[in-house]
Amino acid sequence: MSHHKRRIAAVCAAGSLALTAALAVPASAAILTYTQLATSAAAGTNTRAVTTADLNGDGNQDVVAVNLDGNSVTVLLGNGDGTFATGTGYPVGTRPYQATVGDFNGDGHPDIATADFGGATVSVLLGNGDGSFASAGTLAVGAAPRSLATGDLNADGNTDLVVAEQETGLVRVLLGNGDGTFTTGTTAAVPTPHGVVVADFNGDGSPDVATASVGSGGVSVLLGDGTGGLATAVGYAGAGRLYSIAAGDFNGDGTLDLAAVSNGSDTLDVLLGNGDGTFGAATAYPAPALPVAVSAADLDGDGNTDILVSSLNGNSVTLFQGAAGGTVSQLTELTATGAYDAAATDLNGDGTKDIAVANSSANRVDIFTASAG
Ligand SMILES: [Ca+2]
Ligand SMILES: [Ca+2]
Ligand SMILES: [Ca+2]
Ligand SMILES: [Ca+2]
Repeated sequence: MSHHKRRIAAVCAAGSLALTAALAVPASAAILTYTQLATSAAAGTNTRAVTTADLNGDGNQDVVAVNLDGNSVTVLLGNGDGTFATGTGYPVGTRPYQATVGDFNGDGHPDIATADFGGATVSVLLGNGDGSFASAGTLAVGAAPRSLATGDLNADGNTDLVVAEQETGLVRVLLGNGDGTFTTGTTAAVPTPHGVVVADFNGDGSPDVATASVGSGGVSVLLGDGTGGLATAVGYAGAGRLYSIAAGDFNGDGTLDLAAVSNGSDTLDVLLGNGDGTFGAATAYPAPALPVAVSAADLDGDGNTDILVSSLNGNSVTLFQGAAGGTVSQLTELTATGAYDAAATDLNGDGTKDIAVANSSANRVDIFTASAG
């Protein structure tokens, strides 16, 4: 079947379940319509998070689903049309909350690490390159690791991990040894971190860290020194109960900004970056009830990073877009039952980013394909 016909078939298969929403975007940007595929990908118990990458090197994006109560991740290999082969589950530590993908042993194949909230561990799964994984065991970290992110913090060419530990109030750098093992490096105090993102906020070429506080600590920014060290955290006031944080250039000025979601105030908080590692005060935008995750991607290809907010009680993924000047506006809201996390990537190879949603209430990943016009 031609690629074009596959795409049409996928849309038609959605039938009466199809949920579409046209995006009101500037004339310069592509108009995107999202259609939920009738077929979802089964994952494990209480699917809380999704991350995407091409895990088997076939050019199709794949999904790692994190199953909080399954104590596992489910690897879903993409067929290239928005559907997935039957998932394979891999045990990880107790109550994994989030996963990240990176090449931890330098063999060119993507690997997986999870933050195991209940077990105070980070689990590492090494990719075989064919989409299968072998456990490389777990590393003990501090209590209640909620999230983690990758970066080469000490510039040795080995991918490192930064872990947000809610109960210890630390971010912990795990320095990669290049063989899939890690050595604990710097730890730095931040208030009750729940979400973490690693990116270069001051443009010096060294990865920096930002965290979101599930208490009342707002957003903390820690600049990396390029040797694995982190400067003392600089705090920015924000809403309480921030669960998740993402970085992107929302206003198109070439510097990275931050977005965090609060399920205490049902808001999306946006902090515009000044490019030197400092940020402006948070601006709060309303979000549907109980937003629990935020991610960033340029959905419409206009050069401004867009924002995806997953709202558990809103049963939705809300898409926001930024603009020059820094104002963020809602594009559309996708009905997405049990939404706990969303990731945008091109799942069907048509050049537009589709959206994979962790459906925590149905133990599966729901797929929304985007099409122009
Ligand atoms: Ca693939
Ligand atoms: Ca690898
Ligand atoms: Ca490193
Ligand atoms: Ca930096």
